[in-house]
Amino acid sequence: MELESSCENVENCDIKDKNVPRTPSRIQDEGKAQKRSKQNVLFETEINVWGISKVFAFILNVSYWRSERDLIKSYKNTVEEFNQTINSLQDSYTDLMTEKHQLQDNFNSLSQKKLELETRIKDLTDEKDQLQRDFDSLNKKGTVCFFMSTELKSWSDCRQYCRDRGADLVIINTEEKQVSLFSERVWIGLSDTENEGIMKWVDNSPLKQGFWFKGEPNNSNGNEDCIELNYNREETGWSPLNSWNDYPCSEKKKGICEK
Ligand code: 2F8
Ligand code: CA
Repeated sequence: MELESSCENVENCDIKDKNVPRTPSRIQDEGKAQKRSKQNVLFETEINVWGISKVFAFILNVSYWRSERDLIKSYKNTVEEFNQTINSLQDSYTDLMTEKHQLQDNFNSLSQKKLELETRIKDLTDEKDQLQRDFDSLNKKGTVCFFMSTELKSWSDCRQYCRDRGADLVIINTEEKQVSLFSERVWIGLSDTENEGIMKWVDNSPLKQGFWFKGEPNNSNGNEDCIELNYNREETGWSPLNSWNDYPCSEKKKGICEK
């Protein structure tokens, strides 16, 4: 027992028992002791390895938990950011849909206006084409121009005045023309100079419709062969469609020329 307690390891045994004589039983004991000592060393080494491995395992666990915790935290942040992004996208989508509806309304309104304008353009184009046709038709007939002599002249001198300007005294063959020329007392292109009572226009065409003043033509004093327009005696009911009078051709008046 003393040996066991004093020889916990081989080196100590060697030092303490240096002067003790080495008998066979002692050698045997020392062998046993050395064997036990080696077993103890192995046992302690195993314990140490086991402990160190446990510590390493613990450290590994801790770092694993920490990385897990960081991962979860990071995941939570990512989820939060993702939710914020979704909310933001949802708001943007709602705004865009509202804008889209407004644009659709504007588009519909503009389409309607476009249709109306196209219809209006078509109407105006038709009207323009009709006016162009009327204009061309009038051009074929020739442009009509009226003008009045500036001085008072006899019927013949007035006619000459017109002819000097490429025109002649006016021929009135419609109510519209009669009404439109209604102004002052002037010579027109009608006379019965050649044959009394047979009225002729300056182009030698016969009179078909006259716009005479009441009681005219009367060839007063037997020498009224030229016709004036707008003879006016208010007390006898003068009017635009009843205003012609035969009058002495030598009397001086203005005349209406037609070109
Ligand atoms: O001066 C000629 C003119 O004289 C009269 O009018 C003022 C005659 N009217 C009547 O007799 C009703 C005109 O016929 C005539 O031309
Ligand atoms: Ca007369």
